[in-house]
Amino acid sequence: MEKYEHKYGAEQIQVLEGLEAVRKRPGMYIGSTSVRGLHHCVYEIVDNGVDEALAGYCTEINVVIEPGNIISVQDNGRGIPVEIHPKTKISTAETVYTVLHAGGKFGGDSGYKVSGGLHGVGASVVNALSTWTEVTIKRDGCLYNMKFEKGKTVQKLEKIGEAEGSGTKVRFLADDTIFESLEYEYEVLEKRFREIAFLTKGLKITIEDKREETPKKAEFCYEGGLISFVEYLNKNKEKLNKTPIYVEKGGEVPVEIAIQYTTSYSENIYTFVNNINTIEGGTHLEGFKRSLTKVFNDYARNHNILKEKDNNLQGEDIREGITAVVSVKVKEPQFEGQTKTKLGNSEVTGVVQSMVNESLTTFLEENPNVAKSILEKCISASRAREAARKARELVRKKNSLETSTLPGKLADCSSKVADECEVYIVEGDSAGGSAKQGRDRKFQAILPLWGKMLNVEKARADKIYGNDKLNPVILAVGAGIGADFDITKIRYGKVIIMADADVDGAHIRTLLLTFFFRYMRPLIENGNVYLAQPPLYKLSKKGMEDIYCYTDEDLEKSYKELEEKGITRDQLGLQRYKGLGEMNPEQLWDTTMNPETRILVKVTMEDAIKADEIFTLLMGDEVEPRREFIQKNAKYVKNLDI
Ligand code: 2B7
Repeated sequence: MEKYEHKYGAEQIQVLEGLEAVRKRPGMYIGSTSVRGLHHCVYEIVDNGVDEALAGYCTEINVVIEPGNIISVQDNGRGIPVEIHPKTKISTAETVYTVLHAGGKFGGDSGYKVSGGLHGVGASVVNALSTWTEVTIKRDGCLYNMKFEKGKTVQKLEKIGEAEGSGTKVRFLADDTIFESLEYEYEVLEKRFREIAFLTKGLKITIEDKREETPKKAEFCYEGGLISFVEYLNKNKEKLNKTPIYVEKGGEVPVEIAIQYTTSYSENIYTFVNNINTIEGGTHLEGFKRSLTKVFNDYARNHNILKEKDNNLQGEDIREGITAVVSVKVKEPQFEGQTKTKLGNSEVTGVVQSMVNESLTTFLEENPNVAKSILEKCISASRAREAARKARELVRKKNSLETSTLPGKLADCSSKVADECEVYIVEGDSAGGSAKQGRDRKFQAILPLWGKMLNVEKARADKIYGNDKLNPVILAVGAGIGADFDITKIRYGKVIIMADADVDGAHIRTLLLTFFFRYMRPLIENGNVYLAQPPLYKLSKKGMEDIYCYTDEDLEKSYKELEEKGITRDQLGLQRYKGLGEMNPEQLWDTTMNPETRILVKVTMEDAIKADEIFTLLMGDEVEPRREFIQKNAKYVKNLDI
């Protein structure tokens, strides 16, 4: 690289220092260097195309994963400007890709940056973290390109021919000395691009994976925007209002909301700020909820659906069965919370609230039938809540009469310091037995569960309290459920689900996760729920310590490593564990329970949302999608079930 260095003036040296900083501490710019960070790079580049679409100049973005994990992104926008930038004295295009500039407003009147990401510095960050980058621009009838290596210019922008139309194309190979892996996950990218397409009405996004012999591809374009989004989320559910309610308002803080009620009991509100999913909610969600509660109560009073003697409906009654997407655009978003996905800007609450107050009131007045059917459901939810309260009091009374409030099956630990304690929820009696014998009883408690669980999808809180499978879980965790859930009361810092790696295990995992997601959500948000990872295989040989393998890849890796030591496959004994029950207490401790050696996977909100989706599909009323899902996933199920 030395030979370029003499060209640099003071400004350019600063540029290099900037990009060096990115390479030194990549996590600061893209979150992490795991696959998550890797995917983030793709989003940063795509976001620039989305901004061009939001500015009204781009209608299509094409993403390709090329063989060798090269990413190619192309748009049909105006093309990044090519003229010399007055500040940097190099082309604007090169500036965009090499200057770590905050606020990114290189392109003149491109308006403010509204889509997510790093505010226009994304391109230079991705460039800095790539082995090479190539940018091709079509603009004013000409074709230009430029090339970079590890963020440094190796070919300045030059005209290479004529061109029709306009647009930008970027190809890059992420740097394998920076990222843990370069293996993009097609499904992850596909999901995000579908989401972006829903959030950007009319924008067409295609994705193609050309790494395998049979390429995968998908195309997303939704003229309905958020309406299509909500319809997509509810596709397997029975609807109360046929077409989603849609409200929209421009201005300083543009807001867009779509709502559709279903006959289910769950509440699914997805919120976005500048196209970023705010999983932890925040001020926009707060404003939306407040308004929803007020508008429906006011309507019910004014139309005598709630009588004078009746109490107001509570927020949770009004949100039962709701599916909604709230999307706001904020110029300087403040992100807070554990995962920086909670909107903090206080001014947004009022904006959303007054906008929804106005437009939802009008909507209900104009659609009395929809209003009536939603309110009927709210009222029955409020009755169920009342019944649940009574059931709960009954349980409490009953419990206070008994000597212990802990479930009989629970083998509790001796420590009472929640932070250091963990409870294993174990499927099946025999596995439960081994776990009880194998555990460290000082801090590990065991709660065996067996048989099929209650179908949470079809049950309301009043049924859940009386349920003999779920009640032990509620009592063991010790913090109540639903609106009463109090995270400060949890009896264990870690709640660990330990189930077999087969279909039944997957079923129980999905069920428990769905239950936690719907009734003890803070437990997941706070990072208290884990999945134990029992091994799938054991390799053994006389005189050698047993080797446990947790995945098929693990097994292959171990075989290879042993081969290098001169041990061939046929010299090794291979045991495949069909279930936890096959392991003796000592093995279970060594492989799955010993904090020094075990693998625990923390359940994220995304995992829980996925479980909830799968659950809805498997348990919901609609038969056809369930059949489809099982067929589509049959191959995975078979793998698990050998
Ligand atoms: C802040 C930077 C990143 N930019 C422009 C104009 C168009 C444009 C871009 C882009 C991803 C991969 C193919 C503005 C904005 C730079 O300034 S970036 N299109 N597409 C893109 O990166 N796609 C622009 C004003 C007038 N003419 C062009």
